[in-house]
Amino acid sequence: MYKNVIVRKPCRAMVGGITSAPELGKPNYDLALEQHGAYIKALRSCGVEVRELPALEDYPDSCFVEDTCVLTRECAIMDNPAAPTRNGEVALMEPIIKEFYPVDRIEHITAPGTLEGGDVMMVGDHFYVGRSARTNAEGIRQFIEILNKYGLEGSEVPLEKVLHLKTGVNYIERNNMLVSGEFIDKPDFESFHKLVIPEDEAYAANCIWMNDTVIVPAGYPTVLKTIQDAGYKTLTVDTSEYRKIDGGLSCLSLRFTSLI
Ligand code: CIR
Repeated sequence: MYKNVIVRKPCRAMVGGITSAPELGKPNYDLALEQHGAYIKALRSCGVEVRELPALEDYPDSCFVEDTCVLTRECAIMDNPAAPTRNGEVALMEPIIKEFYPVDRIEHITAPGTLEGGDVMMVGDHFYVGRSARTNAEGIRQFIEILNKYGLEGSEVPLEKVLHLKTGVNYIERNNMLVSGEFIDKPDFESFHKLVIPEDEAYAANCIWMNDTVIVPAGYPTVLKTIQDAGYKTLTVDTSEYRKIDGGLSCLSLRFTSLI
């Protein structure tokens, strides 16, 4: 169960956030704000305390707080994002993390290692890490070394197509894994019960488990039904404006339990 969530209000500059899908158009800022509000409301209804950070106009993608650090039950690991326009977000997040983790349990990924939290998927005490355009071999090596120091484990998953690992695969507890595209047949996830996401709803592979409710992006009926049929309570939140800049539900929050 998670007790805490951190989110950051999207800034106006988000309309110029990094995107691989310019054909979807630019986000509508007012609608993005409204969707962010609904997201926070959904999280709160799952029984967590939500800390809302102010918008950072200098960092267009800063609402995607998930990429700045990885928060585990033992330690916090500050990331080193490869995207140059995003790297400075980490230093601005660290003082906040210090309110939730003792300083001697805050670790760092450092150059030449790069790592973004969207590439990290937690399954109990094991962390799968996507090797992507944003997360490199040295970043993964450092990350696993830190995990091991705290009695946790990690393994690398090479990515071929998606931006981040969790763009295409997400664990929703109870041994259930949402898998799409390149992840459907990956040997890494063989031992899980796979809920296969159809190609035309691939974006909805990025759902979040929040204390036994699964939050699903609005507009993906097959995925919603698959998750409900697996026995979960669900909530839907529209993330259409974040999708335009490659963001999904998980990217918009850090979900954890404070150690302080
Ligand atoms: C980026 O390219 O960094 C942002 N436009 C999207 C980040 C999505 N974050 C995530 O998957 N964790």
